[in-house]
Order: sequence, then structure tokens, then C-alpha cells
Amino acid sequence: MSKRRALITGITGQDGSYLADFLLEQGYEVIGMVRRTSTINFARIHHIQDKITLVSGDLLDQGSILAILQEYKPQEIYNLAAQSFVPASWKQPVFTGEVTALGVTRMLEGIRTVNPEIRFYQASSSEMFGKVQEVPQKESTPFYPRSPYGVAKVYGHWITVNYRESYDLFACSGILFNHESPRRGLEFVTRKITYNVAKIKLGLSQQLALGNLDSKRDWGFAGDYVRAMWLMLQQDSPDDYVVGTGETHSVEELCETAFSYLGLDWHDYVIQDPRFMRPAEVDLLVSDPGKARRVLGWEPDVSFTELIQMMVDADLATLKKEHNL
Ligand code: NAP
Ligand code: F7E
Repeated sequence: MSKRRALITGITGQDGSYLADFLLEQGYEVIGMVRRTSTINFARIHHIQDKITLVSGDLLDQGSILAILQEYKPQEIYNLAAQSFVPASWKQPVFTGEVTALGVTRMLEGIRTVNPEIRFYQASSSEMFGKVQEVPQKESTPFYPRSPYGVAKVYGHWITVNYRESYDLFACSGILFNHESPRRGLEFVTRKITYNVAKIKLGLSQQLALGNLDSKRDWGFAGDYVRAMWLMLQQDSPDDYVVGTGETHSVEELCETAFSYLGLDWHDYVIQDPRFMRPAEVDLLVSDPGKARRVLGWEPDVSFTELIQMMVDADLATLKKEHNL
């Protein structure tokens, strides 16, 4: 039997790289869509580059999407590409809407015209719950986004539902809560903290400037979450699922966990800087992942403390290597 073929948009990102690892392990042929950049940014997929096929395309460019679907004929598409950094969405709201919202429609239009049998996963977000209307948040919790990013993801979610209902597409929306890893971008708060804790421990830095320490998030490990994406596309019928750990922690607790792991007291190093405050904050996110557990049989393997320690360890190892320590 020939291998199943999956297309991943956003393969150079955190989730795309873990999903590519996972699908290769499942015996898939993996096609990754990458946008043109003046310098190559394949660090997260360097270790599998000879096992995957990279094709040039952009969520802003309908023609490139159509050409990829026609040429590579994937059976499954995982749409992970997005402008995904929340603060950047206030600085570039129109661009964020073009990529993170309308980009989803471009992909769905491609599927509808080229092959409506393709199974589609949309990377939706807990940021859609924003100013939460219910605690914990589940699939039926009303959305109240608090950033242009959150608003764009609400559009992406509903256009996915709409194409499923209008054209009978196998289209799923995974509403994923924050998930992190050693491959997380340095600007997100988990990685910013673990990287700087490692720098401080090695004497390479003395201080860490953060924004709001009170906000709470449901943080899990990205490697666990890509399994849930795949499971959604293996069901008999398409549906939407909340994916998270069901636990919440504040940014302050995150500091405590990361600094104390290396024997440091975070109060000695962390300062608050208004530059990292947001025009509107999402104060509390915590998932009810009951449906994913019941229907998909999905559960996370890595705990909050294990995740943060894994990230600190990875950052320490990288910095030691870089600085010959
Ligand atoms: P990420 O690390 O920021 O990766 C984003 C990816 O999208 C990168 O590969 C980026 O390519 C690509 N991309 C951006 N604009 C594009 C465009 N116009 N055309 C094609 N590709 C484009 O994000 P992530 O953390 O892996 O998240 C993956 C997806 O899940 C995103 O949609 C994010 O919004 C969503 N999500 C993430 C979380 C989370 O906690 N991580 C939670 C819920 C939902 P470059 O490398 O060229 O920049
Ligand atoms: O912020 C607070 C900040 O940027 C988490 C994206 O993957 O997850 C991510 O969005 C919290 C916020 O992630 C700093 O105010 C304090 O309350 O790590 P973050 P996010 O905004 O939750 C969701 C699910 C996505 O979908 C997104 O794509 O931490 N915080 N001080 C800070 N945050 C940052 N970045 N930097 C600080 O210095």
C-alpha cells in the first residue's frame, strides 16, 4: 500500500516540526509548505530535512496553494501557518488578519476546488476564549477574543466549521491551549524565562524583564499536542476539540518553577517592564479536555514541571555549547 501523504503549512514553526517528526514515525510522506525568505530558517526541521519534501508557497498567495494541492495531492492537510505572536497582532493587525484569518479560507477554497476528499486540520487557539465566559473552557464556551490575533483565529475557526457544513468537507478545528517546548520561539513567555534562567545561571545575564506576572495559562508540551491533531483526522467524522491539560499556572509560578530548578530565587532577577504589557490581557485560561479524552483517547504525557525543567535543561545545554562552557 502506498504511504499516506500529508501537507503541513507552518512546518518551520514549533508545532510543524513536531508534527513532521510524528507523521514520519507513523509512516507518512510529509510535504512541508515554506515561504520564501532571504535567509534559511530550517533550524527546527534540520534533523529531518532529507526525509521530507519542502515546497514553496504562502498563505497570502492563492495560486501557490492551488499549485501545491494539484501537484502533491495530499490526503491530509494540517494548517499550522499563522502570524502567531499575540503582541505582534496589535502592531500588524491587517497582516495578521490576512494570514491567520483569510489564509484559512484560501486553503479551504483550494481543498474545495482541487479535491474535497482531503481531510483538513485548522490550528485554532484558546486565545479565542479571551475574556472567558466560563471556567474551565470547553468546545461550547462562547468566544470573546482580546487581541487581533484572537479575532483572526475566531474567523479561522468559523470558516472551517462553515466549509464543513456548506460543502461537507472533513474539516476539524483543534482549539489548543498553550503548548511549549525547547523549540518554542524565544519571544513567548515560557521560552523567554527558561532561556534567561539558563543565561543567568551561567553568568551571561543578570536580569529578566517581563510584563504581567498574574496572567494564568494552561501550559502543555507541544510534542503531546501534535498527536491530538493527527487523531482528529483519523475519526469517522469531522469535529472540533479542546486540547489542554486542565491545569492552570500563573507567569509568577512559571518563574518560581524555572528559577528554583537551578537553585535561584526569581525575586532577585525579575523586573516588570511596561513594554511587555498588552493593551488587553487574557487573564485566565484553563481547559476542560474531556471530549478529547473521551472521543480521541488523548491525554498529555508531560506535566507542567517536567515541561519547564525540560526547557531549562535544553537551554542550558545549548548555551554551554555556544559559549564553550
Ligand atoms: P510558530 O512557531 O510561530 O510557527 C508559525 C509558522 O507559520 C512558521 O512556520 C511560519 O513560517 C509560518 N507562516 C507564517 N506566516 C506564513 C505565511 N504567510 N505563509 C506560510 N507560512 C507562514 O507557531 P506554533 O507555535 O508552531 O503554532 C502553530 C499554529 O498553532 C499557529 O497557527 C498558531 O497560531 C496555532 N496555535 C499555537 C499554540 C501554541 O501554544 N503554540 C496554541 C494554539 C494555537 P516562518 O518560519 O517562515 O516564519
Ligand atoms: O504569553 C504574559 C502575557 O506570549 C503568555 C501563542 O502561541 O498561546 C500563545 O499566546 C502570557 C500572557 O503566549 C511576558 O501577557 C508576561 O498573558 O507566551 P505568550 P500567549 O499570548 O498566551 C496561544 C494559545 C496562541 O494561540 C498563540 O499563538 O504571559 N507575559 N510577561 C509575557 N508574555 C510574553 N510573550 N513576554 C513577556 O515578557
